[in-house]
Formats: sequence, C-alpha cells, structure tokens
Amino acid sequence: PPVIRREDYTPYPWLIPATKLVFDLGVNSTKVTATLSVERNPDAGASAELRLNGDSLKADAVLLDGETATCWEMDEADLVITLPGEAHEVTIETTIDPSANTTLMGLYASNGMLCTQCEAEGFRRITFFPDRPDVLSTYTVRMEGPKDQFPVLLCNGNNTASGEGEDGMHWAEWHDPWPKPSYLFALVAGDLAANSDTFTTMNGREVELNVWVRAEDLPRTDHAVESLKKSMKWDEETFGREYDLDLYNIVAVSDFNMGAMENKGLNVFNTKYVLADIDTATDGDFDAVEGVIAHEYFHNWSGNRITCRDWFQLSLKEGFTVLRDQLFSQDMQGEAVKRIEDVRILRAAQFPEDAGPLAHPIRPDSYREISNFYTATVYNKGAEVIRMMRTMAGTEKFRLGTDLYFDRHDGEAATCEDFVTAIEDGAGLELAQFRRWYRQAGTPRVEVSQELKDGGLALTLKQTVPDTPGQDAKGAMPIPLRVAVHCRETGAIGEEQLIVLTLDEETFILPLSGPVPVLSINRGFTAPVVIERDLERDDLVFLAASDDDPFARYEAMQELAVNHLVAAASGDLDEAGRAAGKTAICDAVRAVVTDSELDDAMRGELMTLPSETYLFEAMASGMRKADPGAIHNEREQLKTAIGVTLKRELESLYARVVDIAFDDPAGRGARKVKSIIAGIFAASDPERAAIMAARQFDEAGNMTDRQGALMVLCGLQTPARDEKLKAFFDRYQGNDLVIDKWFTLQAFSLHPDVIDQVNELASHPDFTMKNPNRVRSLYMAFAGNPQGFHAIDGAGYRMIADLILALDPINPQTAARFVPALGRWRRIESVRAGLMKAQLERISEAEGLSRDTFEQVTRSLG
Ligand code: B3K
Ligand code: ZN
Repeated sequence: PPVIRREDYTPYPWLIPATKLVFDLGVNSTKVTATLSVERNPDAGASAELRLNGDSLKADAVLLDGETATCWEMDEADLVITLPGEAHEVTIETTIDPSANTTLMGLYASNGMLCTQCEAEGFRRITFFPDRPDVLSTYTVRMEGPKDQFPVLLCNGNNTASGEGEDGMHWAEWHDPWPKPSYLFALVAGDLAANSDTFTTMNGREVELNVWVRAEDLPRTDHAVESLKKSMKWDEETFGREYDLDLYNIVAVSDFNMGAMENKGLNVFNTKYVLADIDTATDGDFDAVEGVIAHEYFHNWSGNRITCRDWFQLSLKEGFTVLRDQLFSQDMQGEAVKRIEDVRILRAAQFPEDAGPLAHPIRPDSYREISNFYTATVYNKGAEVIRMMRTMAGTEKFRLGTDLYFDRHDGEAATCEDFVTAIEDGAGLELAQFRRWYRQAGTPRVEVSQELKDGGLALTLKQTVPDTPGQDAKGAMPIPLRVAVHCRETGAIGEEQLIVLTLDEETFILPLSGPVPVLSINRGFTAPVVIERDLERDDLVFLAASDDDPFARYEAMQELAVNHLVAAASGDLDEAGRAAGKTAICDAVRAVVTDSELDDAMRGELMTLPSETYLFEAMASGMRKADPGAIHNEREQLKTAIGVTLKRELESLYARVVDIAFDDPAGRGARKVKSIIAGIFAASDPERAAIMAARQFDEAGNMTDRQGALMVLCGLQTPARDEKLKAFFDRYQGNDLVIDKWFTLQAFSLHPDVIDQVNELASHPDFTMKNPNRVRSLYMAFAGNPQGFHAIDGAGYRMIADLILALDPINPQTAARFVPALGRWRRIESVRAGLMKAQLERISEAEGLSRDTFEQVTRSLG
C-alpha cells in the first residue's frame, strides 16, 4: 500500500456544489444512484480528469449529462472520468450488500437495521465520489424501502417529504442545507423508537431532539437526552456556539467500530455511549455517555462547520473537540477529579504511544491507512496542546482566539496552521516556536534542579525531546508550567505563577514563602511533559498532604509510589530501603484516608496507585527496560502493606461510606472509595475481601457497587467468584452491554488462571468476532491485563496475535487496534521482548493482511 504524504496536498480540480443520492434499501442488496453536479475548481490546476474514489465497488451504469458515458475507466478501485467541458452532471449507479459488510465502514446491517459509518474513507464503499474532506457538497437524499422492516428513515439535515409507495414500500426525502464533506454523510433505516425533547437556542429557535434506540432500550435514554441539552447550553455559554438546524438526531447501534460519529444532524452512536440507567451502568459509564454526547455535539462547530482540509489535519477537529468535551465535563463533574482522570488517560494511552514505534506528531506527516491515526496522540495530546495555548492566553483571550477561528473559517476545510494563526491573532499570543508541538513527536522531559540564591529559589529547568521514528535532533518546545514554592516547616503555601520554559535550559528565580522551600510544579498538569525531579520523600509526603493544587497533591502521591515501585522492581532497594519506602507510602495514604476536609471523590483519586502500564513507562527510561513481572509483584506487595498497616483506618472508612445513600451528592465518591478499599483488602486479606465483596454484591442497588464487588471477586480464588459471576450473567442475560462487562471483568482480573479463563470465554456461546464491543470486552481487556498479557511463557502475546490474525479479514480497523500492545516490545525486558517480537513477525508473514494491520505491524517491527 502506498504512503500518503502531507506535503503532497493539492486541491481537488473540481467542485461538487450539489449531490443527489437515491437509495433503494435492502439488507442484502441496496441500489445507490448518485448524481453529482460538477464544475471546474477555479482555485485548482485544471484537469479534465474527475477521479472518483471507490472501495470494493463496481459501477452498474455511468451517465454524463443524462447520456450513457464511455469516457471513463477504472484505475484500481477508483473510477476516473474524462470530462470534456467546464460543468457537467455525472450519474453513477452501484449496488452494495450491507449484510456482507463486516468491516462496519460504509453502509452495513446491524440488528436488522441499516446504518452508515463514513469517516474517514467509508463513503467510497457506498458510491464513487471524491471522498476527501476538502470537497464540500450540498446533499439531497431520497431513500425508499419496505415499511415493516424500516419504519424509520433518517438522513442528515431536514426531512422535506415522505410518502407511501406500492407493495408496502415507503420513502423519505432529506435535504441538508449545510455543505459538507462525504465523511459526514449518514443514513439510518430501521425499527427504532425515539426519546424526544426540545431545546430552545440562545436566539430563541426551537430544535427537535431525538435519541433513537430499539423500543426496549427507551427506558435507558434519559441521561443521553439530558446530556445533549446540557451540551447545547454549555457550548452557547462557553464558546458562543449555537446549533444550526431545527432537528438533531442521535441513533444508537450495537455494531460500531468506535464510540460515536458526528454526522451532520444525525449522530450515530455505539449503544455503549447512549444507554445508561442505575441498574446497568456504572458512575463511570454515566460520565462517558455525557462526555461522548458532548464531544459529538461540539463537533457540529469544531469539525462540521469548520472541517479538515486533509486527514493530516485530524487534530484540528479532534484535539480541539476533546479539549471542549474535557472542559465541559470539568464543569459538570468537578474540575479537579476530571483533570486527574484526563491526565491518567493521557499517561496510560498516549505516553506509551509517544515512546514507542508508533510515535507520531499530533499532525502526522505520512500514513498508509488513516484509520490507524485516530490515536491518543491526535486526540488527547492534541487537546493538551490546545489547552497549553489556553493556559498561556488565559480563558478570556483564548475565547477571543476561538471566536476569530470560528468566524474566519466558517464553511471551510481548514488546517492546524489556520487554527494556530487564529489563536495568535485573536488572543494576541506569539506562537512561532509553539508550532513545534504540531511537528515534533515524543514526550518532552524536563529535568528540575534548584538552589537557594539571593533570597529566592533559583529553579533551573532543562528540557529534552526524545528521538522518535524518523525524527531526531529536535528543537526546544515552549513549556508552560504553573509553579509555586511552599514551605515545609511553616506549612506556608506559596503564590502560584506561570513560567514558560522556551530554551533548552533556563533558570527562573522564584520567591520563597519560608525557610524550607518545596517546589510545586506543573500544577494542574499545564504541560504534557515528564517532570524529572529528585524530591526528598518528606517533601513528597508534605505535598501529598498539603498542596493547595489538587492535581499536585495527586501527583505527589503518584510520585511517592512510582519512585518506590520502580526502585524496588529494579532491585535497587535492600530490605531496609524497601521497608522505609512502604512505610512512607502508608503514612501518606493514612493522611489521605483520615483527612476530614477531603471529599471522597478526591480521596479516591489520591488512594489510587499508579497503573502498571504507567509504571512500565517510568521503569523503561534510559538504558533500563520494564519488567512487567517485577512491577506486578511489587505493586501487589505494596497493596498488601497498605491493607495490613491501615487495616483499622480502612475499615472505618469503609463503614462510613457504606452508609451513604445512592442519591446523596456524596454517593459517587463513596462508591469509588468502597471499591478501592475492597481491592486493597483483596491483596492483604483475600478471605476477608471475598466476604466483603460478596456482601457488597448481594446488597448492591446499582451497577457501580455490583461491578466493583465482582471485580474484586474475579481476582480471588473463592467459591463466591463463580457463584456471583453466574448470578450476574443470569440477571443480565440478553443485555449486550452488561454481558460485555461480564467478559471484561474476567479478562481483566488478577486471577492466576486468567489465560485459561479467557480461552474458555472465547468459545462461550455469547462470544462473537462480528461485534466490536464484544471483541474488545474480552480481548482489549485482556491485552490491558498486565499479568495475563505479559505471562512469562508468551501465551498472552500468542493469544493477541491469534486474535489479530482471525479478526483482520473480518474487521481490519478493529484488528489493527490490537497491534500497539505487542508493539511495546522494545521497552520491555529481553525475554518478553523476544516473544512479543516473534508474534509481530508471525503476523507480518501472514498472507493478505489488511492495509490497517500491515501498516501497524510494519511500523511496530521497524
Ligand atoms: N470522528 C469520529 C471518528 C470516526 C473514525 C472512524 N475511523 C469520532 C469522534 O472523534 O467523534
Ligand atoms: Zn471527535
């Protein structure tokens, strides 16, 4: 497969002002007639060639200005027409089989309904078209099909006409007044019921809202509707963005490759991000629904009204929209905890990517398959980069920048460069050097040293940006850091200021607040960097207990644990050092557990130990490689020490939170703390944990408590494990999203037999390779289970490689998403590294690999 390069961009030689589509719908055969008005693009080099992309399509007929045409030929999958004049009408007929489409790109069948997914390049599986985001067209669609099978017919924009046909057929016409690229096209036909509501916009326009699901799922849609209304209001208040159609439809489908899709006026969602009620969804699920509904809604401006010139600009819409949904959720759920969660995701998913063979800048330079670039780097690091601009500008000036961006580029297909320029002009920032964040991959490391000087703290910061594939010798990046200097002796809290490190090495003089200075740095995680500092343990304990910045407190707790665990796993600690490390951490956890000022949601964050993935990253620096086995053992031992040392305190905390009612505003935090404590006891006193968890399971009146308890039980060797797993399965049989949880809990568990258990689950009657949620529920969970995946005999690696090979012919996009787990081999100790690499090689030798998997495996081995 060819490499596509950013520098090769040229505008499309033709404009397509109008597109008419007619669909004769059938699950096994759908006929598509596309009529394109075509005229020369005055802003592009002239060419007689009209190249229409196709993928697995055959043209049944091609007409030029109404007459059968001969001036066309196929060039591999594309249809190329030679046009004689300046403006024409081109009509093309194709026939597709949605039921045979297991890739879930283009038009496909799911549970008897028909739906589409076009981003990034799925439209070319429906009809021949210039399937690129810079070709904007106005769409008029007519769809016709059997009314009993497809009582509801939906498309983008407004429903302009409908009617009955002969023999039980009916039809609907839709018109979308907003010009859009083909990737935002959507169509849905099926037996659906709506939860309907209205929203009145800031200018008093009433918008009809519908969340469409299967009738039996209607009772679980209220949260989605509420989330949508909150998002619409928030975007008006925070970014001045008003919705621009009279109708907003969301449809939930069970077979979906991603979370959701922002098609104009017709979002298509994975059921996972729509359906939620107390009995079936956890607190985390409720938040995820709210966040994804918001994300897709926010795309209406950052993505749809202003779209991307080419797919290299993906972060233009995704990074910005992730930032917007993060800020929204901060406002809905509480800033501190949401920020900590977002940083945790960044560190778990993006930092490893940036340190591995798949590292790429947030604006990549080349790709073979664009689906492989819907990454944590483009999305989450992209959001962090824009967040840095916001930090440097301040909220109000940043808003001036985004206003200018929306204003200047409305209706256009824009670039990341356009965005940065608009922020520069609107917010009055100078961002010349800052643009390196778009070009350079790799997580910068900032080394901190400090000395007392002239009555202040002289802080010297040294930055390095690590080499990444195809990129070395990088330039210094502007790194904005919120800092403060506290005093450990007096407990004085220093005043916060923002410094921006722009050179390789730079010294800043900060005012002291007392005789024993303790630096608090990267407060709020203002920059997506790794801070390397050598703080005394007492300083970390002080920051963990007393810093006024909640993120900095969390960070100090993490650092205490990371420093200890990495040293212990590397064999750097003798028995005394080990004991001292554990004692310090237990003291810090005790302070958190007994701090009556803290709310439980924040307490839960502070009690959360760093994940094993994050510890691998911390251990694999310099010459050292990560040892997953050693990290796992040390982390379990630390949990045991905490459970033993703080038994009494944890028990009394548990007793307190157990009594907090579900709908008490403090209930969420209480539930979080409860499951964390049960998890700690699972390490220190498994028998007791089994009893506690079994009782929590039996008494649970909600999914959060039930799942939390079952998670603990899954890792234990106790009869209650199988008993409660069975009870859970029986209770929820037939509810796919909950049965997904049942698979995940087992695949992610700490049970020593997890590999056998996963193998057995793969032959469970409810397991299928055709449904991405189900595949992920078993195998993505397993690939994220450090103990099972990194089993020393390589059985975990083999299992994931087998899965990739089996899934690739069915659903290449989803198959390729499993490759990065194996791609981490370079940072792992040599025995496991060899086993991982051997599996990548085995995959690479397979015949007929998809472009998706081929690219990821090649890069991972490279
Ligand atoms: N824009 C979609 C991504 C779909 C990509 C499919 N390969 C989801 C989102 O970011 O909102
Ligand atoms: Zn998005």
